Amino acid sequence: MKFRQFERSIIIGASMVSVLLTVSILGLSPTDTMAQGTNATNATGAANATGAAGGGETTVVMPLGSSSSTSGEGYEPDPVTVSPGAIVVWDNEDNALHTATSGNPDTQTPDGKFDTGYVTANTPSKPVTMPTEPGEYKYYCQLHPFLVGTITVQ
Ligand SMILES: [Cu+2]
Repeated sequence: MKFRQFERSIIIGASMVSVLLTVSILGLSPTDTMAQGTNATNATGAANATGAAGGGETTVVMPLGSSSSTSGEGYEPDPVTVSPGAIVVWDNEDNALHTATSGNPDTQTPDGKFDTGYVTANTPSKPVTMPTEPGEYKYYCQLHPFLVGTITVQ
């Protein structure tokens, strides 16, 4: 009887160890793989200095003064290269409302690929998911159509 209990506790102990091992292996490897994949993709994108550091999230700044057509300020950096389905945040450092709306800047026609909506002054936009299909996506500010940028998905 005593021997049986001892034997059972060894078996329970051993199976708990294997469960813990399995959990730690499953818990670590997908994240590591994803992080490595994202960094590798970003490393190949020439103009994507911000994306590499953030583990997949890229920030584009709407600089102070960019609501003025004569300031020479615009989306920064531009153009930006991201992975398919990447997250981009537009950080509005200006004292005016802005948007980053994909579409045709010349006709000011949104194409529905992505849109920050109105981004309040001195506030970052919500995270915006980029298209999964590779290509060059032009975007502009609906309030200041002279503000034009390009997101390259590759
Ligand atoms: Cu604007």
